[in-house]
Amino acid sequence: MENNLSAYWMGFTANRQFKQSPRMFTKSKGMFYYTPENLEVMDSIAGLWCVNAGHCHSKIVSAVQQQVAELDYSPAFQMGHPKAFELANRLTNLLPNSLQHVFYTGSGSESVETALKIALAYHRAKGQGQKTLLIGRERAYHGVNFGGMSVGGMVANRKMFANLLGNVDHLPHTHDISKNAFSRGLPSHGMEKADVLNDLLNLHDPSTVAAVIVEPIAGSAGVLLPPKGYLEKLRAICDQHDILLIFDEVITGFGRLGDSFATNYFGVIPDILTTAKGLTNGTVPMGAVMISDEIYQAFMHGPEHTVELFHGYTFSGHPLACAAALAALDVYEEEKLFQRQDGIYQYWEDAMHSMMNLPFVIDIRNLGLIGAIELEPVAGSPGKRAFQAFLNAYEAGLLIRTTGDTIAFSPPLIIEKQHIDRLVETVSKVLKHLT
Ligand code: PXG
Repeated sequence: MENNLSAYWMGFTANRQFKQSPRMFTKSKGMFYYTPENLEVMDSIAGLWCVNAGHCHSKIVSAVQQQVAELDYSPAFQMGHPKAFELANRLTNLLPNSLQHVFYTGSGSESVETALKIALAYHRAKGQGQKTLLIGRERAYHGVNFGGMSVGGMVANRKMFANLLGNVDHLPHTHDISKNAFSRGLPSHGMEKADVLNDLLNLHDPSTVAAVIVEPIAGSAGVLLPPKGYLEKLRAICDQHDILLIFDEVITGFGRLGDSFATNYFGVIPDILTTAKGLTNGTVPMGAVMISDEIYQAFMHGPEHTVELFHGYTFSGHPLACAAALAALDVYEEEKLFQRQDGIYQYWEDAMHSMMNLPFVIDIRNLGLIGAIELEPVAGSPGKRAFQAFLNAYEAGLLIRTTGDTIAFSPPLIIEKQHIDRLVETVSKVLKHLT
């Protein structure tokens, strides 16, 4: 049978460009992908921010292999299997004490929908059903389902799709390279953008507001870091008005910043925290939402035979995903990947900022094992220059990720200095040849 590439409509992909010159991977190991021709491509983005322990880690592979032969699927509703409970305990042990409960999903998008629905239902369960407004942020990415898209703030992801949720408002984004360009770590300017939350509360009245959702670090919009003090301020304002704070940690979870979660790194604790990606090291699709005990307890009323929350997915807590996640957590712990002690974060920061004088570079940002290079756009063709950099880097054996005119790096957390050197060398070559 002819293998017609057009049969598969690829998401977030330039389908026509791709199908003219496809880029395929058929193998992966550690820091590397391999093409069908066996060309080695170094992975500077951990797949898509998920393969934190590196590709095809033998412990995770064998955990999944064993599990699939033992218990393939177990109903997610009214039935359980032990690994789902074990994993929930392992996850809550990684988090601040208040986050004591875990709701499983199949992806980051589903985690966000779950978080938003629980926030609304929580207020209703407490007898404050008028608290229904959800506040997101410009340039936020909370997945592609209707709730996440609505609180999200990426224009291209929203504008084609009518019927977004109505009862939503947005904070301004915090990205300001006129003041913060080439900051190392968190930017110094912009904390006052959190005060806009007070303006929104004045407009809508706090009694109508259910939750504020933010990514501690916005990834898909091009690595936007929170100004110093910003997250703390959001937390304080939410506390003042009985508004839930949701952290979307789909990319910051599982060691990306040099701590298990951004909540631990920043010392700011949300009421609900969404994860996916690194939870299973990208091996099996899975998401998890961590929820405070106060929220959970608000639902534990009524006759005991009744369902407390009318929400859940067929694949919530899938046995293969739980096996992969448990093995991934073991590996993260054994290899101390959440907090590398070998100076890698400083080496990474220095390497990122060593590229500041390359052509078209207008900003470089970094935190933990995240980096971003923002390029000056081609006039009238936003995104074109970075996309060319992506294609050229791939030709040169390096997988990078671009969004708009920003190149984002989020390598597997096993990255070594020699890989960072190779990344800088390839990116430098690519940028020098850009037009
Ligand atoms: N929230 C956040 C903060 C994310 O970054 C999602 C939700 C949705 O997750 P799912 O599993 O439904 O895709 C994401 C996803 C990139 C990139 O290159 C980022 C994501 C996905 C694909 C690419 O920045 N994040």
